[in-house]
Amino acid sequence: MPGGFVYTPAAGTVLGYGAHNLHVDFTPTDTANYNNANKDVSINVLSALFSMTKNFDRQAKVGYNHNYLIAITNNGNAAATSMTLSDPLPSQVRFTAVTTSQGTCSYDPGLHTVNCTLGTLGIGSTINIQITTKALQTGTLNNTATVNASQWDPATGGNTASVSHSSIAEVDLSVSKVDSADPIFVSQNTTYTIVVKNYNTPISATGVVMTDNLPASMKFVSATTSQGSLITPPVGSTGIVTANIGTLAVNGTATITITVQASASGVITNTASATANENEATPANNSASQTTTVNDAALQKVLLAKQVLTGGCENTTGNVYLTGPAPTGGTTVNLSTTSLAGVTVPASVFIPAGSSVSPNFNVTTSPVATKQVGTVNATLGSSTVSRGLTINVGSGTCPP
Ligand SMILES: [Ca+2]
Ligand SMILES: [Ca+2]
Repeated sequence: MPGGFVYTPAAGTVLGYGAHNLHVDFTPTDTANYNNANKDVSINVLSALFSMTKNFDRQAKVGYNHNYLIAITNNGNAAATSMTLSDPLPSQVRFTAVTTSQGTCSYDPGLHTVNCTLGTLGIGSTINIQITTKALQTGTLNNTATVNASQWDPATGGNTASVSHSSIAEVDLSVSKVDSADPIFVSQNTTYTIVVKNYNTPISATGVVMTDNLPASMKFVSATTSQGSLITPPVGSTGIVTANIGTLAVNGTATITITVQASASGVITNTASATANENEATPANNSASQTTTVNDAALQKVLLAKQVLTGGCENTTGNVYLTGPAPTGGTTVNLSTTSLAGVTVPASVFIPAGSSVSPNFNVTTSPVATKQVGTVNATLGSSTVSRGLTINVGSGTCPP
């Protein structure tokens, strides 16, 4: 019978996942003798409907493993059979391992891709896959996994999951510092020995630089480095010592020595620190300090060659001792006597720089009427040291 059909939805419509009503109206050409007709049909389109998530579990760092975590859940109304997964890995990583909660996974080195045969995934069930990779380079890591199954409906999507994250290079430099000698006196040298280590890292550290800003009272004398080059202040001045160390291999060390001369007393702190081109995992150990006790040379004692003299007959000599070497410019120590009539000493004695003992000074006597018992004194600042001296009565000439 001639007539027209009208379909709802329209003929040729691809039905998506779930329940649908199909309706058709028939209109005959000869409406005088025939009636219109219509019909409804309900159908349920079955499909596996995936929800996929993909994440990474930690910052990607060159030389370290990180994990990609993939979860596939079937939210559809039909089990998915013959499921497969394909995950081409980012070019900057090396495959380490893969595990799956069902089925099997393997790595194809030629395609740098993880492939999985996962079997059947029931309605509402989930498969978890963990892919472990090691970053070899810095950069942006883009990774997309794709799953397929016999019942997958392309119209519903949901069969891919992507993640994009960055890979960084990270090292852990450490710095240690010792000094020798300690304590020292003003004008003496101490040598700092600084060790920079590429510590506890899987990759070389590059562009390593050590800097040491010398204390104001520590004058530069000399420096050495086991590798690279040095930039130093002029000898006798202060400033920054820089060691351009370059590359330190894993657990590699560079040793720098810096010799300085103390120009003032005190407890002097000096700090060295190091940096590299790479990110630093533990900044706290990138610097190290060392304190050095610098003492002023103090009066120690005054000694006399003889401590009993006959007045006008005998003379002697004395020496002043310091606890350490006299500083740059030397030290002048004042001399005097107490209760010693007829005894003469110089007003002072000069101790040259670097020496801790004065040259001999003369103690001369003249005749005395009564026995003299007193001291020869040496004074530096507020400090005085003394040595006893007795002058016996003499005629002014020595007995034969
Ligand atoms: Ca560090
Ligand atoms: Ca020290």
